[in-house]
Amino acid sequence: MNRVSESLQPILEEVIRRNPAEAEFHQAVQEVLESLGPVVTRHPEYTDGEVIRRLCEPERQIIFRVPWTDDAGRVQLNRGFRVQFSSALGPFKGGLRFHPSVYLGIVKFLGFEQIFKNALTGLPIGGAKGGSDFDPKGRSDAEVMRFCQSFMTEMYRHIGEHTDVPAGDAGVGRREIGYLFGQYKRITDRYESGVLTGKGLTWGGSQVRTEATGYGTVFFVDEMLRHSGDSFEGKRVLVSGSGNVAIYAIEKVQELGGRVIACSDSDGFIVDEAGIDLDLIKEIKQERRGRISEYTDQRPGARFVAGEGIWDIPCDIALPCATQNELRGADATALLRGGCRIVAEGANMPTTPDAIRLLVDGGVRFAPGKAVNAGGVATSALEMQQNASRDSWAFDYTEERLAEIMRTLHDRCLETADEYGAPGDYVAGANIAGFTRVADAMLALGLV
Ligand code: NDP
Ligand code: 2IT
Repeated sequence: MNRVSESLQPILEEVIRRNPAEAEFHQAVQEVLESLGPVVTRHPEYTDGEVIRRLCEPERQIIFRVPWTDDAGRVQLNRGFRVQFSSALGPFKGGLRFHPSVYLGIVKFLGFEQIFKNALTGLPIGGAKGGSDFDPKGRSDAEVMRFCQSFMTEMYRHIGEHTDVPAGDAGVGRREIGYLFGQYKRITDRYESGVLTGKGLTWGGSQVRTEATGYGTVFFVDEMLRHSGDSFEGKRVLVSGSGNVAIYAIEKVQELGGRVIACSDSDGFIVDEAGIDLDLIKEIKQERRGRISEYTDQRPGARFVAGEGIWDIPCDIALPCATQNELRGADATALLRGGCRIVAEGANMPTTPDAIRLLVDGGVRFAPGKAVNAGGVATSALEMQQNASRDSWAFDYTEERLAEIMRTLHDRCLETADEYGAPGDYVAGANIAGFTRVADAMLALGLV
Protein backbone atom coordinates (compact mmCIF):
# COMPACT_ATOMS: atom_id res chain seq x y z
CA MET A 1 0.00 0.00 0.00
CA ASN A 2 1.06 3.58 -0.62
CA ARG A 3 1.81 6.27 1.90
CA VAL A 4 0.66 9.86 1.48
CA SER A 5 3.13 11.44 -0.96
CA GLU A 6 5.31 14.28 0.27
CA SER A 7 3.46 16.91 -1.74
CA LEU A 8 0.10 15.92 -0.19
CA GLN A 9 1.34 15.52 3.39
CA PRO A 10 0.67 19.21 4.27
CA ILE A 11 -2.97 18.77 3.24
CA LEU A 12 -3.39 15.83 5.60
CA GLU A 13 -1.71 17.78 8.40
CA GLU A 14 -4.02 20.72 7.77
CA VAL A 15 -7.10 18.47 7.88
CA ILE A 16 -5.96 16.99 11.20
CA ARG A 17 -5.24 20.43 12.66
CA ARG A 18 -8.49 22.01 11.48
CA ASN A 19 -10.67 19.06 12.50
CA PRO A 20 -9.27 17.94 15.86
CA ALA A 21 -10.48 14.72 17.53
CA GLU A 22 -12.24 13.42 14.41
CA ALA A 23 -10.28 10.18 13.97
CA GLU A 24 -12.60 8.56 11.41
CA PHE A 25 -12.55 11.66 9.21
CA HIS A 26 -8.74 11.77 9.33
CA GLN A 27 -8.63 8.07 8.41
CA ALA A 28 -10.96 8.52 5.41
CA VAL A 29 -8.99 11.52 4.11
CA GLN A 30 -5.67 9.72 4.55
CA GLU A 31 -6.91 6.67 2.63
CA VAL A 32 -7.91 8.83 -0.33
CA LEU A 33 -4.73 10.96 -0.26
CA GLU A 34 -2.60 7.79 -0.29
CA SER A 35 -3.92 7.09 -3.80
CA LEU A 36 -3.57 10.59 -5.23
CA GLY A 37 0.24 11.00 -5.44
CA PRO A 38 0.49 9.89 -9.09
CA VAL A 39 -2.58 11.96 -10.00
CA VAL A 40 -1.19 15.31 -8.86
CA THR A 41 2.15 14.53 -10.52
CA ARG A 42 0.35 14.04 -13.83
CA HIS A 43 -2.18 16.87 -13.29
CA PRO A 44 -0.59 19.97 -11.70
CA GLU A 45 -3.84 21.85 -12.37
CA TYR A 46 -5.44 20.03 -9.43
CA THR A 47 -2.76 21.35 -7.10
CA ASP A 48 -2.75 24.84 -8.64
CA GLY A 49 -6.52 25.05 -8.17
CA GLU A 50 -6.23 23.72 -4.57
CA VAL A 51 -8.85 21.16 -5.54
CA ILE A 52 -7.90 18.63 -2.85
CA ARG A 53 -7.76 21.19 -0.06
CA ARG A 54 -11.14 22.55 -1.10
CA LEU A 55 -12.64 19.04 -1.23
CA CYS A 56 -11.52 18.34 2.34
CA GLU A 57 -13.53 21.33 3.59
CA PRO A 58 -17.31 20.75 3.49
CA GLU A 59 -19.30 23.38 1.58
CA ARG A 60 -21.62 23.67 4.59
CA GLN A 61 -22.00 21.98 8.00
CA ILE A 62 -25.21 22.13 9.99
CA ILE A 63 -25.47 21.05 13.63
CA PHE A 64 -28.77 21.41 15.44
CA ARG A 65 -30.73 20.62 18.58
CA VAL A 66 -33.39 17.89 18.35
CA PRO A 67 -35.76 17.97 21.35
CA TRP A 68 -38.60 15.42 21.57
CA THR A 69 -40.80 13.73 24.16
CA ASP A 70 -40.67 10.03 24.99
CA ASP A 71 -43.72 7.86 25.72
CA ALA A 72 -43.50 8.70 29.43
CA GLY A 73 -43.80 12.41 28.58
CA ARG A 74 -40.18 13.16 29.47
CA VAL A 75 -38.19 15.61 27.36
CA GLN A 76 -35.31 13.98 25.46
CA LEU A 77 -32.52 15.76 23.65
CA ASN A 78 -30.32 14.72 20.73
CA ARG A 79 -27.96 16.39 18.33
CA GLY A 80 -28.65 16.47 14.58
CA PHE A 81 -26.11 16.85 11.76
CA ARG A 82 -26.09 17.48 8.04
CA VAL A 83 -22.69 17.93 6.41
CA GLN A 84 -23.01 19.07 2.80
CA PHE A 85 -19.61 18.19 1.40
CA SER A 86 -19.63 18.75 -2.34
CA SER A 87 -22.22 19.81 -4.89
CA ALA A 88 -19.90 19.93 -7.89
CA LEU A 89 -21.60 17.02 -9.67
CA GLY A 90 -25.20 17.47 -8.56
CA PRO A 91 -27.37 18.16 -5.52
CA PHE A 92 -25.84 17.01 -2.23
CA LYS A 93 -26.75 13.34 -1.77
CA GLY A 94 -26.18 10.85 1.02
CA GLY A 95 -27.82 9.05 3.89
CA LEU A 96 -28.80 9.80 7.47
CA ARG A 97 -27.48 7.61 10.29
CA PHE A 98 -29.23 7.29 13.65
CA HIS A 99 -26.89 5.60 16.13
CA PRO A 100 -25.58 6.60 19.59
CA SER A 101 -21.99 6.67 18.24
CA VAL A 102 -22.77 9.45 15.73
CA TYR A 103 -20.75 12.64 16.17
CA LEU A 104 -19.30 15.17 13.73
CA GLY A 105 -16.24 13.01 12.89
CA ILE A 106 -18.41 10.06 11.80
CA VAL A 107 -20.70 12.25 9.70
CA LYS A 108 -17.68 13.89 8.04
CA PHE A 109 -15.95 10.60 7.23
CA LEU A 110 -19.15 9.30 5.68
CA GLY A 111 -19.79 12.55 3.79
CA PHE A 112 -16.25 12.63 2.45
CA GLU A 113 -16.46 9.01 1.22
CA GLN A 114 -19.83 9.80 -0.32
CA ILE A 115 -18.31 12.42 -2.67
CA PHE A 116 -16.10 9.85 -4.41
CA LYS A 117 -18.64 7.03 -4.26
CA ASN A 118 -21.30 9.18 -5.89
CA ALA A 119 -18.83 10.38 -8.53
CA LEU A 120 -17.95 6.76 -9.30
CA THR A 121 -21.56 5.89 -10.11
CA GLY A 122 -21.36 8.24 -13.09
CA LEU A 123 -24.68 9.79 -12.02
CA PRO A 124 -25.32 13.50 -11.31
CA ILE A 125 -25.11 13.53 -7.51
CA GLY A 126 -22.93 15.45 -5.05
CA GLY A 127 -21.86 14.16 -1.63
CA ALA A 128 -23.31 14.66 1.86
CA LYS A 129 -24.16 12.81 5.05
CA GLY A 130 -26.19 13.45 8.16
CA GLY A 131 -27.75 11.86 11.17
CA SER A 132 -28.06 11.96 14.90
CA ASP A 133 -26.83 10.32 18.10
CA PHE A 134 -30.45 9.18 18.62
CA ASP A 135 -30.67 5.45 19.40
CA PRO A 136 -33.79 3.91 17.82
CA LYS A 137 -33.21 0.60 19.65
CA GLY A 138 -36.02 -0.16 22.08
CA ARG A 139 -37.98 2.96 21.06
CA SER A 140 -41.66 2.70 20.10
CA ASP A 141 -42.88 3.71 16.64
CA ALA A 142 -44.48 6.78 18.23
CA GLU A 143 -41.17 7.84 19.78
CA VAL A 144 -39.32 7.34 16.50
CA MET A 145 -42.01 9.40 14.76
CA ARG A 146 -41.74 12.29 17.22
CA PHE A 147 -37.96 12.23 16.94
CA CYS A 148 -38.10 12.27 13.11
CA GLN A 149 -40.62 15.12 13.12
CA SER A 150 -38.40 17.22 15.36
CA PHE A 151 -35.31 16.37 13.28
CA MET A 152 -37.06 17.42 10.06
CA THR A 153 -38.45 20.60 11.62
CA GLU A 154 -34.88 21.92 11.50
CA MET A 155 -33.48 20.04 8.53
CA TYR A 156 -36.25 20.92 6.04
CA ARG A 157 -34.84 24.40 5.40
CA HIS A 158 -31.51 22.96 4.22
CA ILE A 159 -32.76 20.30 1.76
CA GLY A 160 -34.77 20.07 -1.46
CA GLU A 161 -34.90 18.02 -4.65
CA HIS A 162 -32.36 20.33 -6.34
CA THR A 163 -30.40 21.18 -3.18
CA ASP A 164 -29.80 18.18 -0.95
CA VAL A 165 -31.48 14.77 -1.03
CA PRO A 166 -31.04 12.65 2.14
CA ALA A 167 -31.77 8.91 2.36
CA GLY A 168 -31.28 6.08 4.86
CA ASP A 169 -28.14 4.65 6.40
CA ALA A 170 -27.64 2.59 9.58
CA GLY A 171 -30.67 3.04 11.85
CA VAL A 172 -32.70 4.79 9.15
CA GLY A 173 -34.93 2.69 6.93
CA ARG A 174 -38.31 3.01 5.31
CA ARG A 175 -40.13 3.71 8.60
CA GLU A 176 -37.91 6.70 9.40
CA ILE A 177 -37.94 8.01 5.80
CA GLY A 178 -41.75 7.89 5.96
CA TYR A 179 -41.95 10.01 9.11
CA LEU A 180 -39.33 12.43 7.76
CA PHE A 181 -41.12 12.78 4.41
CA GLY A 182 -44.49 13.28 6.12
CA GLN A 183 -43.12 16.14 8.21
CA TYR A 184 -41.36 17.76 5.23
CA LYS A 185 -44.59 17.64 3.25
CA ARG A 186 -46.52 19.15 6.14
CA ILE A 187 -44.10 22.01 6.78
CA THR A 188 -43.56 22.95 3.14
CA ASP A 189 -47.02 22.08 1.80
CA ARG A 190 -45.29 20.44 -1.18
CA TYR A 191 -45.43 16.83 -2.35
CA GLU A 192 -41.79 17.02 -3.39
CA SER A 193 -41.01 13.33 -3.98
CA GLY A 194 -37.41 13.93 -4.98
CA VAL A 195 -36.43 15.45 -1.63
CA LEU A 196 -35.75 12.07 0.01
CA THR A 197 -34.96 8.61 -1.37
CA GLY A 198 -35.71 5.21 0.08
CA LYS A 199 -39.44 6.00 0.13
CA GLY A 200 -42.18 3.36 0.21
CA LEU A 201 -43.32 1.94 -3.12
CA THR A 202 -46.81 3.44 -2.92
CA TRP A 203 -45.58 6.97 -2.15
CA GLY A 204 -42.78 7.66 -4.62
CA GLY A 205 -40.20 5.01 -3.80
CA SER A 206 -38.27 2.93 -6.29
CA GLN A 207 -38.28 -0.81 -6.75
CA VAL A 208 -34.95 -2.36 -5.71
CA ARG A 209 -33.85 0.56 -3.47
CA THR A 210 -34.31 -1.60 -0.37
CA GLU A 211 -32.22 -4.41 -1.86
CA ALA A 212 -29.81 -2.20 -3.79
CA THR A 213 -26.79 -1.89 -1.51
CA GLY A 214 -26.63 -5.60 -0.70
CA TYR A 215 -27.42 -6.71 -4.26
CA GLY A 216 -24.96 -4.18 -5.69
CA THR A 217 -22.23 -5.44 -3.35
CA VAL A 218 -22.70 -8.96 -4.63
CA PHE A 219 -22.88 -7.83 -8.29
CA PHE A 220 -19.52 -6.13 -7.76
CA VAL A 221 -17.95 -9.27 -6.24
CA ASP A 222 -19.49 -11.40 -8.98
CA GLU A 223 -17.65 -9.20 -11.47
CA MET A 224 -14.38 -9.65 -9.53
CA LEU A 225 -14.90 -13.41 -9.69
CA ARG A 226 -15.79 -13.39 -13.38
CA HIS A 227 -12.57 -11.56 -14.18
CA SER A 228 -10.66 -14.55 -12.88
CA GLY A 229 -12.94 -17.07 -14.58
CA ASP A 230 -14.66 -17.93 -11.30
CA SER A 231 -18.15 -17.62 -9.78
CA PHE A 232 -20.03 -17.69 -6.46
CA GLU A 233 -21.00 -21.34 -7.00
CA GLY A 234 -20.11 -23.32 -3.87
CA LYS A 235 -18.18 -20.48 -2.19
CA ARG A 236 -18.18 -20.16 1.61
CA VAL A 237 -19.13 -16.58 2.47
CA LEU A 238 -19.09 -14.60 5.73
CA VAL A 239 -21.34 -11.53 6.00
CA SER A 240 -21.11 -9.32 9.08
CA GLY A 241 -24.18 -7.43 10.28
CA SER A 242 -27.80 -8.43 9.74
CA GLY A 243 -29.28 -5.09 8.74
CA ASN A 244 -30.35 -3.72 5.39
CA VAL A 245 -27.05 -4.22 3.57
CA ALA A 246 -26.23 -7.64 5.07
CA ILE A 247 -29.67 -9.16 4.49
CA TYR A 248 -29.80 -8.38 0.77
CA ALA A 249 -26.15 -9.31 0.28
CA ILE A 250 -26.97 -12.72 1.76
CA GLU A 251 -30.03 -13.01 -0.49
CA LYS A 252 -28.06 -12.36 -3.68
CA VAL A 253 -25.10 -14.59 -2.69
CA GLN A 254 -27.56 -17.43 -2.16
CA GLU A 255 -29.27 -16.73 -5.50
CA LEU A 256 -25.88 -16.95 -7.22
CA GLY A 257 -25.06 -20.30 -5.64
CA GLY A 258 -22.82 -19.25 -2.73
CA ARG A 259 -23.25 -20.49 0.84
CA VAL A 260 -23.40 -17.84 3.59
CA ILE A 261 -22.41 -19.56 6.81
CA ALA A 262 -22.33 -16.68 9.28
CA CYS A 263 -23.76 -13.24 10.01
CA SER A 264 -23.87 -11.03 13.10
CA ASP A 265 -25.26 -8.11 15.04
CA SER A 266 -23.66 -5.97 17.71
CA ASP A 267 -24.19 -8.75 20.32
CA GLY A 268 -22.33 -11.52 18.47
CA PHE A 269 -22.54 -13.84 15.49
CA ILE A 270 -24.30 -17.01 14.38
CA VAL A 271 -22.71 -19.86 12.46
CA ASP A 272 -24.91 -22.18 10.42
CA GLU A 273 -22.86 -24.59 8.33
CA ALA A 274 -26.02 -25.68 6.49
CA GLY A 275 -26.31 -22.12 5.14
CA ILE A 276 -28.09 -19.18 6.76
CA ASP A 277 -31.91 -19.39 6.74
CA LEU A 278 -32.59 -15.90 5.41
CA ASP A 279 -36.36 -15.98 5.98
CA LEU A 280 -35.67 -16.55 9.65
CA ILE A 281 -33.15 -13.68 9.76
CA LYS A 282 -35.69 -11.38 8.10
CA GLU A 283 -38.36 -12.41 10.58
CA ILE A 284 -36.07 -11.78 13.56
CA LYS A 285 -34.32 -8.59 12.41
CA GLN A 286 -36.86 -6.88 10.12
CA GLU A 287 -40.25 -7.95 11.44
CA ARG A 288 -39.51 -8.26 15.15
CA ARG A 289 -36.47 -5.95 15.44
CA GLY A 290 -35.02 -8.75 17.61
CA ARG A 291 -31.52 -10.08 18.32
CA ILE A 292 -29.49 -12.43 16.13
CA SER A 293 -29.02 -14.79 19.10
CA GLU A 294 -32.71 -15.79 18.72
CA TYR A 295 -31.79 -17.61 15.49
CA THR A 296 -30.59 -20.72 17.33
CA ASP A 297 -34.00 -21.16 19.02
CA GLN A 298 -35.35 -22.37 15.69
CA ARG A 299 -32.17 -23.76 14.12
CA PRO A 300 -30.69 -26.19 16.64
CA GLY A 301 -27.83 -27.05 14.24
CA ALA A 302 -26.58 -23.45 14.38
CA ARG A 303 -24.60 -21.82 17.17
CA PHE A 304 -24.48 -18.30 18.56
CA VAL A 305 -21.18 -16.84 19.76
CA ALA A 306 -21.33 -13.69 21.88
CA GLY A 307 -18.88 -10.90 21.06
CA GLU A 308 -16.47 -10.60 18.16
CA GLY A 309 -14.77 -13.35 16.15
CA ILE A 310 -16.83 -13.83 12.97
CA TRP A 311 -13.67 -13.45 10.85
CA ASP A 312 -12.10 -16.52 12.52
CA ILE A 313 -14.40 -18.81 10.51
CA PRO A 314 -12.73 -20.30 7.42
CA CYS A 315 -14.21 -18.84 4.22
CA ASP A 316 -13.53 -17.99 0.57
CA ILE A 317 -15.14 -14.54 0.61
CA ALA A 318 -15.70 -12.02 3.43
CA LEU A 319 -18.26 -9.21 3.13
CA PRO A 320 -18.10 -6.79 6.08
CA CYS A 321 -21.57 -5.17 6.04
CA ALA A 322 -21.99 -3.80 9.59
CA THR A 323 -19.98 -0.73 10.55
CA GLN A 324 -16.68 1.20 10.37
CA ASN A 325 -13.44 -0.40 11.61
CA GLU A 326 -15.07 -3.75 12.40
CA LEU A 327 -12.36 -5.76 10.59
CA ARG A 328 -8.99 -5.12 12.26
CA GLY A 329 -5.43 -6.43 11.95
CA ALA A 330 -5.98 -9.62 13.95
CA ASP A 331 -9.15 -10.32 11.93
CA ALA A 332 -7.20 -9.96 8.68
CA THR A 333 -4.66 -12.49 9.96
CA ALA A 334 -7.50 -14.85 10.87
CA LEU A 335 -9.08 -14.48 7.41
CA LEU A 336 -5.76 -15.26 5.73
CA ARG A 337 -5.35 -18.32 7.95
CA GLY A 338 -8.87 -19.45 7.02
CA GLY A 339 -8.18 -19.31 3.28
CA CYS A 340 -10.12 -16.15 2.38
CA ARG A 341 -9.39 -14.87 -1.16
CA ILE A 342 -11.69 -11.84 -1.50
CA VAL A 343 -12.73 -9.11 0.94
CA ALA A 344 -15.29 -6.60 -0.35
CA GLU A 345 -16.72 -3.83 1.82
CA GLY A 346 -20.53 -3.64 1.91
CA ALA A 347 -20.27 -1.20 4.83
CA ASN A 348 -18.46 2.16 4.79
CA MET A 349 -14.78 1.85 5.83
CA PRO A 350 -15.25 -1.41 7.80
CA THR A 351 -11.60 -2.45 7.34
CA THR A 352 -8.82 -0.70 9.26
CA PRO A 353 -5.77 0.48 7.28
CA ASP A 354 -3.47 -2.11 8.91
CA ALA A 355 -5.97 -4.88 8.10
CA ILE A 356 -6.10 -3.77 4.45
CA ARG A 357 -2.29 -3.87 4.28
CA LEU A 358 -2.19 -7.38 5.75
CA LEU A 359 -4.88 -8.66 3.39
CA VAL A 360 -3.30 -7.19 0.27
CA ASP A 361 0.19 -8.37 1.25
CA GLY A 362 -1.31 -11.82 1.86
CA GLY A 363 -2.65 -11.94 -1.71
CA VAL A 364 -6.33 -11.25 -0.93
CA ARG A 365 -8.21 -9.22 -3.51
CA PHE A 366 -9.62 -6.25 -1.59
CA ALA A 367 -12.33 -3.86 -2.83
CA PRO A 368 -13.30 -0.69 -0.93
CA GLY A 369 -16.78 0.38 0.17
CA LYS A 370 -16.94 3.48 -1.98
CA ALA A 371 -16.97 1.19 -5.01
CA VAL A 372 -18.57 -1.98 -3.65
CA ASN A 373 -21.55 -0.45 -1.84
CA ALA A 374 -22.29 2.30 -4.40
CA GLY A 375 -25.37 0.41 -5.64
CA GLY A 376 -27.46 1.90 -2.84
CA VAL A 377 -26.90 5.51 -3.72
CA ALA A 378 -26.97 4.69 -7.45
CA THR A 379 -30.47 3.30 -7.04
CA SER A 380 -31.36 6.40 -5.02
CA ALA A 381 -30.35 8.41 -8.09
CA LEU A 382 -32.63 6.15 -10.17
CA GLU A 383 -35.41 6.93 -7.68
CA MET A 384 -34.76 10.66 -8.25
CA GLN A 385 -35.01 10.09 -12.01
CA GLN A 386 -38.36 8.34 -11.60
CA ASN A 387 -39.63 11.09 -9.29
CA ALA A 388 -38.57 13.81 -11.76
CA SER A 389 -40.55 12.16 -14.55
CA ARG A 390 -43.40 11.01 -12.24
CA ASP A 391 -42.74 7.48 -13.40
CA SER A 392 -42.14 4.14 -11.71
CA TRP A 393 -40.15 1.33 -13.21
CA ALA A 394 -40.58 -2.44 -12.88
CA PHE A 395 -38.41 -4.46 -10.50
CA ASP A 396 -36.54 -6.42 -13.18
CA TYR A 397 -35.80 -3.33 -15.26
CA THR A 398 -34.49 -1.43 -12.23
CA GLU A 399 -32.39 -4.38 -11.08
CA GLU A 400 -30.83 -4.64 -14.52
CA ARG A 401 -29.99 -0.91 -14.43
CA LEU A 402 -28.31 -1.48 -11.06
CA ALA A 403 -26.39 -4.51 -12.33
CA GLU A 404 -25.18 -2.55 -15.33
CA ILE A 405 -24.06 0.38 -13.14
CA MET A 406 -22.08 -2.02 -10.91
CA ARG A 407 -20.42 -3.74 -13.90
CA THR A 408 -19.39 -0.38 -15.36
CA LEU A 409 -18.18 0.88 -11.99
CA HIS A 410 -16.11 -2.27 -11.46
CA ASP A 411 -14.47 -1.89 -14.86
CA ARG A 412 -13.87 1.84 -14.32
CA CYS A 413 -11.92 1.00 -11.12
CA LEU A 414 -9.74 -1.57 -12.87
CA GLU A 415 -9.13 0.59 -15.96
CA THR A 416 -8.16 3.58 -13.83
CA ALA A 417 -5.84 1.45 -11.68
CA ASP A 418 -4.15 0.25 -14.88
CA GLU A 419 -3.88 3.77 -16.24
CA TYR A 420 -2.07 4.93 -13.09
CA GLY A 421 0.32 1.98 -12.90
CA ALA A 422 -1.45 0.02 -10.16
CA PRO A 423 -3.02 -2.95 -11.98
CA GLY A 424 -5.61 -4.86 -9.95
CA ASP A 425 -5.59 -2.26 -7.15
CA TYR A 426 -9.28 -1.52 -6.54
CA VAL A 427 -8.49 1.02 -3.82
CA ALA A 428 -6.33 3.17 -6.09
CA GLY A 429 -8.75 2.72 -9.00
CA ALA A 430 -11.82 3.77 -6.98
CA ASN A 431 -10.13 6.74 -5.31
CA ILE A 432 -8.59 8.08 -8.51
CA ALA A 433 -11.63 7.55 -10.75
CA GLY A 434 -13.95 9.16 -8.19
CA PHE A 435 -11.57 12.01 -7.49
CA THR A 436 -10.78 12.97 -11.09
CA ARG A 437 -14.46 13.13 -12.01
CA VAL A 438 -15.30 15.53 -9.21
CA ALA A 439 -12.02 17.48 -9.54
CA ASP A 440 -12.61 18.17 -13.24
CA ALA A 441 -16.10 19.46 -12.47
CA MET A 442 -14.72 21.72 -9.72
CA LEU A 443 -12.18 23.24 -12.09
CA ALA A 444 -14.85 23.78 -14.73
CA LEU A 445 -17.15 25.54 -12.25
CA GLY A 446 -14.52 28.05 -11.14
CA LEU A 447 -13.64 29.06 -7.61
CA VAL A 448 -16.91 28.37 -5.78
P1 NDP B 1 -28.61 -1.25 9.59
O1 NDP B 1 -28.85 -0.34 10.72
O2 NDP B 1 -29.75 -1.75 8.80
O3 NDP B 1 -27.81 -2.54 10.10
C1 NDP B 1 -26.57 -2.46 10.71
C2 NDP B 1 -26.22 -3.86 11.17
O4 NDP B 1 -24.87 -3.89 11.63
C3 NDP B 1 -27.10 -4.32 12.32
O5 NDP B 1 -27.30 -5.70 12.20
C4 NDP B 1 -26.23 -3.99 13.52
O6 NDP B 1 -26.50 -4.76 14.67
C5 NDP B 1 -24.89 -4.38 12.98
N1 NDP B 1 -23.78 -3.82 13.72
C6 NDP B 1 -23.58 -2.54 14.09
N2 NDP B 1 -22.43 -2.44 14.76
C7 NDP B 1 -21.90 -3.69 14.80
C8 NDP B 1 -20.73 -4.24 15.33
N3 NDP B 1 -19.85 -3.47 15.97
N4 NDP B 1 -20.50 -5.57 15.17
C9 NDP B 1 -21.39 -6.36 14.52
N5 NDP B 1 -22.52 -5.88 13.99
C10 NDP B 1 -22.77 -4.58 14.15
O7 NDP B 1 -27.54 -0.51 8.67
P2 NDP B 1 -27.22 -0.75 7.11
O8 NDP B 1 -27.25 -2.21 6.82
O9 NDP B 1 -28.04 0.18 6.33
O10 NDP B 1 -25.71 -0.21 7.04
C11 NDP B 1 -24.60 -1.04 7.31
C12 NDP B 1 -23.36 -0.39 6.75
O11 NDP B 1 -23.52 -0.20 5.33
C13 NDP B 1 -23.02 1.00 7.30
O12 NDP B 1 -21.63 1.15 7.30
C14 NDP B 1 -23.62 1.93 6.27
O13 NDP B 1 -22.99 3.20 6.28
C15 NDP B 1 -23.31 1.16 5.00
N6 NDP B 1 -24.12 1.50 3.83
C16 NDP B 1 -25.47 1.49 3.88
C17 NDP B 1 -26.21 1.79 2.75
C18 NDP B 1 -27.70 1.72 2.73
O14 NDP B 1 -28.27 1.93 1.66
N7 NDP B 1 -28.38 1.40 3.83
C19 NDP B 1 -25.55 2.20 1.50
C20 NDP B 1 -24.13 2.09 1.53
C21 NDP B 1 -23.46 1.77 2.67
P3 NDP B 1 -27.59 -4.29 15.76
O15 NDP B 1 -28.90 -4.79 15.24
O16 NDP B 1 -27.13 -4.95 17.02
O17 NDP B 1 -27.49 -2.79 15.84
O1 2IT C 1 -23.58 5.20 2.36
C1 2IT C 1 -24.42 5.30 1.44
O2 2IT C 1 -24.10 5.32 0.26
C2 2IT C 1 -25.84 5.37 1.81
N1 2IT C 1 -26.17 5.28 2.98
C3 2IT C 1 -26.88 5.58 0.74
C4 2IT C 1 -27.05 7.03 0.44
C5 2IT C 1 -28.19 7.37 -0.47
O3 2IT C 1 -28.36 8.58 -0.70
O4 2IT C 1 -28.90 6.50 -0.97
